[in-house]
This record gives sequence, C-alpha cells and structure tokens, in this order.
Amino acid sequence: MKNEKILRAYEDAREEYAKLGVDTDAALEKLDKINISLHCWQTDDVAGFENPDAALGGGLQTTGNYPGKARTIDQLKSDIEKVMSLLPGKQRLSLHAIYGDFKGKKVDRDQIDVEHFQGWIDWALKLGIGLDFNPTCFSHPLAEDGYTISSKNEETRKFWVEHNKRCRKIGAEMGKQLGTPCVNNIWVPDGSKDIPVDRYTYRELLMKSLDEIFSIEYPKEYLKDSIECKLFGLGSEAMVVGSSEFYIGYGIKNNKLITLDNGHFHPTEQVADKISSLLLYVDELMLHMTRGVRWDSDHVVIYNDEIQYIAQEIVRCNALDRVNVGLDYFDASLNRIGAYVVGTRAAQLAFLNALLEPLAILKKYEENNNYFERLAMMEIMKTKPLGAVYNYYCLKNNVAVAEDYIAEIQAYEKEVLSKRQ
Ligand code: RNT
Ligand code: ZN
Repeated sequence: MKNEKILRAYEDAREEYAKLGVDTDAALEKLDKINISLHCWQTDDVAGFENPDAALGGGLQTTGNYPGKARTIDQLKSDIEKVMSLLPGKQRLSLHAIYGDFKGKKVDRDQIDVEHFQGWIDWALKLGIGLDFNPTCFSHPLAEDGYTISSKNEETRKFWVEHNKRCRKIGAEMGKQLGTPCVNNIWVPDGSKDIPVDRYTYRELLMKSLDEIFSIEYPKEYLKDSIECKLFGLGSEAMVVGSSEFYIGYGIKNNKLITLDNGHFHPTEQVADKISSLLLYVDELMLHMTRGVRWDSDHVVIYNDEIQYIAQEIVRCNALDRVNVGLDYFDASLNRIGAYVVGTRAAQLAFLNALLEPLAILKKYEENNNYFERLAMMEIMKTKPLGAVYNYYCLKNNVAVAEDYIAEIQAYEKEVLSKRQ
C-alpha cells in the first residue's frame, strides 16, 4: 500500500472517531503498551528440545504436518524474530520448560535450572523483550497416568512439585535479569477420563502441592505466579482436577494471577464476562487467547466476537495494566510464522477496537436507559474505519501494512522454512 494513501485514510478515520469523542492517537499509545506474549510452542507443534520427536501428551493435540517447523533453538529464535519483524508494537516470548538448551544431554524436569535458559535470557536482553515461563507437566513418562502434582503416588507428586519449583526459580531469574516480571503460568493436565469417585482427594493434593510450590517467595518485580484452569481435555473428559472453581478459590485465597484461556470453558460461556468479577478479587489476570472450534482445538486466533468481547471488557474495566495478554494455540497445518502474525494482529485489532469505543457516550446511554441508542451505537462502531487506524499503526512502526505481510512470509518460507529437514 502507498504511504500517502495510508496517511490520508488515517486522517479521515481520526476525524470520524473524533466526532464521537474518541482520540485515535491516544488509543494507539495505549495499544503500544500492550506487549502480547507470544507462545513459543506454535513454532514446533509443542515439541520442545528435550527430544523433538517425543509424542505430545497431556491431552493436547496438534493436527497437520505443514513443513518447516523449528527443530533447534536457533531456528525457533529466527522464526520468532521474523514474526516480531512483522508485528507493530512490542511483544514478549512465553517459553515452556521443555524449550531449554540442554546441549544434547538428558536433563530431567526435576533437574532443570537457570543455566538451561541463560541463552534465552541473553537473547531476550539483546532484543529488549520480556520472557514468560511455563512448567511442562506433560509429554513425560511420569505424566502418562494422567496425574502430576495431584498424583496419589507420592514420588510422582514430589517429582512434579520439584519441577514447578525450579520453573519459578528460572522465571524469577528471567524477570530479574530482564527488568520485567516473568509470568510463570502453571497448567497441569491432571484429570480422569471416566467418572471418578474421589474428586476431593485429588483436589486436596493439588492444593497441597501448590502450597509447596509457592512456599518460596520471589519479589513481584521478578515473578508473577499464574494458575490456569480447564473444563476438560482429551482423556480427561469426566474430571479435570484444576477446574475453574478450584483455581478461582485458590487464586483468591492466595492472591495468584488467574489465567483465562478462552478454549477452556463451555463453548457458550463468555470468558469476557468473568473478567470484571475476577478483577474485584485478584490483582491481575493472564489471558491465553485462542480459538476453540467445537472444542479446545487451539485454532489460530482470528478477529471474532469472542476476542472482541474480551478486549472490550478489559478496556471497559480500565484494567489494561492488570491483564497480562498472551496467546495459546498450535496449528500444524499451515505456515507457522503466518499463524503467529495472523493471531497476534487479530488480538491487537481487538484491543484497538476496544480502545476506539466511544465509552462516554455508551455509558451515558446506559445510565439513561437508552437501550436502543446503546445498541445502535455499538452496531455503528462495527463499520467504523478501524482498519485505517491499524494500517497507520503498522506504517508508523515500519512493518508490513495489511496484505503486504503475506508476501514477506512467503519469501521467508521459500528462503528459510522450506530448507529445513
Ligand atoms: C492446555 C493449556 C496450556 C497449554 C500450554 C502448552 O490446554 O491451554 O496453556 O496449551 O501450556
Ligand atoms: Zn492455555
């Protein structure tokens, strides 16, 4: 797209929004502060570097066999750098514990330490980005029976507690060295395929393990602890130990961040509606933005209603500084760089859309019971020139505008991805 055209379109858009009392420049400034955390695991279908050919466990499933996935740390770094070069604004990277630099040695999960992630920290420092972290409580022989930190086998439970403790230590070190707190997000697959009779003991064990894991305190400027619930997974259809009620209870009692993955609820449940309630009880939230198609399928995020409602709710609650935004999906059936760029841009669009809402007008309508007017204005906003504002944001950030990024990704595929074995 021609630069003058983009600028002209932006000028028109700015005027149009200004008529409704909305300042587009201010909205872009706020958007710029949302550093979306890119999940490293879309680069390689959640394989990691312990053994890239190991089977994915924990009820997670990638489908597809698109060529070019990252098989080494250098490839992953190169892919993420490419992704970031195609995105306006600044991002973070969220690593899973299996993505350490193990130098070809077998380092079991209860043995990992900062040294295995120092290379990542150095790289992040060079790029000027923050890192987030995730214990990997799946794809491991000791997770095969479906239970990790809620296991009734004491040895197994202890193993996973140790893994989680080490992850917090690593996360805190990332936060310390990088000068931006690392969100360490705990998600465990623990659950039962068929109807259990003793849910209570498993949940009691989960609570006990979390207490042990969190027994060491780290400064908030280094580490933020987050816990992620799930309704069901493949092989845990009848019960997930870490349910929504469990983690909301635990999170409120212990002031932990609650992670809301919008693929982890009943399909008709609106995750957006949970935000205002949780924000009254915990300091911060973490988002795993994803797209479930009929189930928790983790399709690439698109600019759909669900994502828009979530972003709107956060902005309407004036809580941008209390919500850590991350992505979580893994589609192996398409160019993985493209998957990141499409998904991250969709999330950015959702936040921009939310920031361009004429909130003062809408609130006034609501307070005066002008419900037709409120509904009409929300409908009218749907066809406002949001794209023109986002294009301008891309131009300002020197990244490909609109469809121009498609060709850039195709070129990277030709030059880099297609040459990988
Ligand atoms: C699984 C959770 C979890 C994982 C990642 C890989 O259902 O969403 O966040 O996707 O840890
Ligand atoms: Zn998730």
